Amino acid sequence: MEMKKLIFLFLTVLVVLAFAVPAQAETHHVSMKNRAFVPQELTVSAGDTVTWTNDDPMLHDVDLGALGESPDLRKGETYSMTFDRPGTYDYVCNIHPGMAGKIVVK
Ligand SMILES: [Cu+2]
Repeated sequence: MEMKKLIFLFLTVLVVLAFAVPAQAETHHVSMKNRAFVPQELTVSAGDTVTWTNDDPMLHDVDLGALGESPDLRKGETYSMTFDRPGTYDYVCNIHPGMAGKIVVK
């Protein structure tokens, strides 16, 4: 009987722990292709990271205003940012007028 109680307690603790562990932060990818951010709008969870990759032969950058700005990225180069606070973050490429994107953090 005592052993059964012990096992039950152990299983209960396991279940509680499984729900207590927060969801893993994810990394999302945005491509810079044909002078556009793809996808142009992306929804992520607070704590997630977004990695931009320049898939164009020309230079691009990622300017998130107050949050930060990447250096000029050559083809194949990447820039990453982690979004900790919920909100809507518009960003642009300073090199190409009209090249803009949006990250929505939930
Ligand atoms: Cu650009």
